Amino acid sequence: MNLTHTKLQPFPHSPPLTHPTFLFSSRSLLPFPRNLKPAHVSPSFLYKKHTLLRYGCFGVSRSRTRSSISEVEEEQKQKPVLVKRAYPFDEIEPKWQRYWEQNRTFRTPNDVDTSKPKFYVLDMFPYPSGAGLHVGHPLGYTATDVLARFKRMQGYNVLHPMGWDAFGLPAEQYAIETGTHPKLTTLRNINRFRSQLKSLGFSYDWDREISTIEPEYYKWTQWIFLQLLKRGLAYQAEVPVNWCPALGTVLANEEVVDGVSERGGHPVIRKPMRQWMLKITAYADRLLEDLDELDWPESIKEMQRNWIGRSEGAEVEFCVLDSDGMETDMKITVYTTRPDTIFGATYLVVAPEYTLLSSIVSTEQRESVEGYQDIASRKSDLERTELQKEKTGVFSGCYAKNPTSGEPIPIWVADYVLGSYGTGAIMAVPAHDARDHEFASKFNIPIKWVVTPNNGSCVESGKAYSGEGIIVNSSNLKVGLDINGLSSKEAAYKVIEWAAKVGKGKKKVNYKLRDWLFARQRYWGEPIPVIFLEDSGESLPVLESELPLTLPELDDFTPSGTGEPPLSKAVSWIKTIDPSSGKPATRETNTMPQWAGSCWYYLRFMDPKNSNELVDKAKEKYWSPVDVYVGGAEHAVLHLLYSRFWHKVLYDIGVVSTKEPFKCVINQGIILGEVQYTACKDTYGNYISADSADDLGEYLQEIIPEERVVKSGEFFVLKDNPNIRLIARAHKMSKSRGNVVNPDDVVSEYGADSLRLYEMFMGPFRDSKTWNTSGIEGVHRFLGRTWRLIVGSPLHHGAFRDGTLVTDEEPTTEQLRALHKCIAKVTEETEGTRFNTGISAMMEFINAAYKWDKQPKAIIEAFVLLLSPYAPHMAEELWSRLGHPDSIAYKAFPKADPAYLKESTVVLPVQINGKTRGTIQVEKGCSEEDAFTLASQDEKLSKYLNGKPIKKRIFVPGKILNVILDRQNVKAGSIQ
Ligand code: ANZ
Repeated sequence: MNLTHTKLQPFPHSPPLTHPTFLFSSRSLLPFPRNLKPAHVSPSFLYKKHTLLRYGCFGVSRSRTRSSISEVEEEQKQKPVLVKRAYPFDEIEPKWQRYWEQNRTFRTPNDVDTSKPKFYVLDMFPYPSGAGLHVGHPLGYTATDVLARFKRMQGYNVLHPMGWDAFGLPAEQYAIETGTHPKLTTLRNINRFRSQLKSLGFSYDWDREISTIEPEYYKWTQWIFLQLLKRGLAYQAEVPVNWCPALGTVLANEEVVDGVSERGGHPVIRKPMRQWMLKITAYADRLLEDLDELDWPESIKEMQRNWIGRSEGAEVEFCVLDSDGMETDMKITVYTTRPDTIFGATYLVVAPEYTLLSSIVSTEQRESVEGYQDIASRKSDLERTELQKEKTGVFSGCYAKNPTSGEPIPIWVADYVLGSYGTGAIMAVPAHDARDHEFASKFNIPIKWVVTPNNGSCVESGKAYSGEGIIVNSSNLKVGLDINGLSSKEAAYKVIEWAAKVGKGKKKVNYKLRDWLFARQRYWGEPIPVIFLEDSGESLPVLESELPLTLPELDDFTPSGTGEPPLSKAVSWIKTIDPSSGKPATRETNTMPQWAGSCWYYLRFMDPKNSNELVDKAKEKYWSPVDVYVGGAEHAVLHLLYSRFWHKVLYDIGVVSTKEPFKCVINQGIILGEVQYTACKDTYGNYISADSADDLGEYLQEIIPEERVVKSGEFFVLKDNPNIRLIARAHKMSKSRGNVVNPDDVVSEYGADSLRLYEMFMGPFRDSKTWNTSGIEGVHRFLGRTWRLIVGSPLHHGAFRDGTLVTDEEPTTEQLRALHKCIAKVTEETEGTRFNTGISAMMEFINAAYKWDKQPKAIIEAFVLLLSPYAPHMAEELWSRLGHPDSIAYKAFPKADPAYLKESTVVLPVQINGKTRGTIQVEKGCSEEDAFTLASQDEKLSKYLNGKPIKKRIFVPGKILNVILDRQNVKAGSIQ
């Protein structure tokens, strides 16, 4: 899956910073021009806007900022590497990676002991892009790796695989530009991704690696397509599609943003074309209902619900009138969710693409209607339905009869009604629908009120009242319908009942969900296993026994430009014979969309080498469902919905045993680039504080290196001039901004364990976070401290020691308490995927352990086990130095002993003659005598007690010690 796909990401620009160090008040600092709202303006735009205003061109200021950026870069280049190796990670990490590889440590055998519990933890597999991994990838991958290692140690059979979602447009685009076969590019990228992942020490079972481009894999993608075809769930249709002439291909709605292609920004138009469609709508109800059982983020479930968009209403027929006002045979059926408002329907609207439109439209109006249709065909659905957009439309020249009021009402054509939803026609009720109200006001169409608010409150004048209420003005005894005085619900029910009785309508459920457009005019995808008989054009499925239908070799990948896919150039591949009739046939030249391969890969991982079946039944039964599925929120809707759909089809045909594929889905947050500080300057080059920059109108900006910045209260200011507040912002990592952090660099400077630990420590796993180099230095120091505690400091000439410093001594109670507290916390936090707080607990333990004279082996060993899911290389090394010949990976995760978790001491207030004079720390269950002794030894209390005769002691265990002095004797004593 492509992590760079950003459409559904929750924070497209800059989310609030969560790292405590970077809290700042963005409202007061942002230099927004007065007429622009911050949320709508990207910071880069702002920068350009200001400088452009000032100088009338980009040149001057851009070059200034360039020079500031390059100064920073130059400084950074000259900066000595801040961190010395805190421990020999560069020796340890490759060593253990080799060990794991040679010993196939993380291989999940084919024949696992199924009496043991299982844990299937899966990452959304990546699209192997040419750019390689970025630091966003390891965030999710480290989390799943921690869970996989943790569960292995808890005795589960763990399935933790990795593979490649390897078909896709970039490789094809690259092929078009360079002539390099997409397979070559893709394999090269896969190799890079694999070695990067290995360098991070992830415990994937590499024996199960799969790639969607391999024929052994896509054989089964094609097989699933044939099952869909067999059940009428795959069909062909002429549908208006998003046609992108520049890419020479059809795009899915999600691939079109503001009328241009998401990739490349090329114009997109609507064009009818023969397409393969998958009938996902047949599963709409189940896809909706089964969401309730899933342990998924509520936000994703809600997005899926909205995407499916179940709507309950009615279809009602309106009879078209001729020019004399007489009823014709022609009917317009509308879909409405508010049948209660039918008496208020003062006009009808049909979509510009409404099929019957040409037979309705009057001769006088034909030209303007056709002109309007043409304009509308170039707009996307999103553009057309935007609420704020001014409504447009043309009169068809024709009328229909409102079946309830009996009145003739005009039929209009307007693009705010979509041909693809409901029936493509609506009854417009301007009094009670905002869009209709706006339209009717603009075109002087009557507005008739038929609903009054229940509570008698007034309706805002000049606006529609869209709520429910009590029905008025809605009775026509001629047609036998009177709904006056009823509530909206009762009225809706009665109207549907009436319409059904008179044969003019029925109840209807609609879905926003559309059938899935399942064909692409591209080369680099799975061939669709269908042939067309040359004589009749009839389409036939390729025989299952002939699968995989492999993608033919091709030298020219360019789209034909006519919509004919590149595969049409594979002339000898296209020509075939229908095996059953012997007739000549041609192959389908469309390929499947990239979503296809990712719809079911989680099943193949259970049994990746099976050449007879998609997945062995017993294996599927054992491993299903995926227990934890981690990936970006950008896949919240489509990928998860498509795979749920395929899974349900496979469930219906007995291939899988569960109704749902993914029990728990977790979205990791986004990692934003390092915070960037910017100072504002007036036109003379003087710094001005960011909070007053707005008053200046236009100003320049200069990027300030971190060394020149200090925090002052909640703001950041210039170190040498604290009156100058700076703008602090974290941006999404992007090549163009130059703030991408490459994991390879981090690994070579700090080691993989530091990167892993840092990404887990940055903040709550699901939150967005900002990258911060000093943060990684912090966790690196922690690992260094851990190393020195257990192994010792480097020798005087800098070499790292062998062996360890641990002793065979029995641990003290204090040590056991610290350890078990740490075990309990790490276990609880890891289980709850609160990795950052789990790491904090380990840091606390190390701090405590530094105070001990001796490090008993029993304590240290247990700690190393706790550390191992997070920093596996260091843990393996320490484990081996502690005398264990084999890997730590399957050793039992320590269990906290509750006996050591109870708080062992209490703070006891001590009163002298009823007055509290101090406190003492005592063991729980401490005796009166011991408490008194401790009080007498206490520096503060001793002066009240020592040498004083005591009359009585009142002791409530764990609560209080009250000492009553014998005053008489005190006095007597003093006389003596
Ligand atoms: C009359 C009416 C009166 C409506 C009223 C609403 C309020 P959902 O909930 O999204 O399903 N509609 C139906 N088909 C449409 C189409 N193809 N394009 C645009 N709008 C369409 O909304 C259903 C409502 O949206 C329907 O109910 C219809 O307007 C409109 F006071 O009918 B209603």
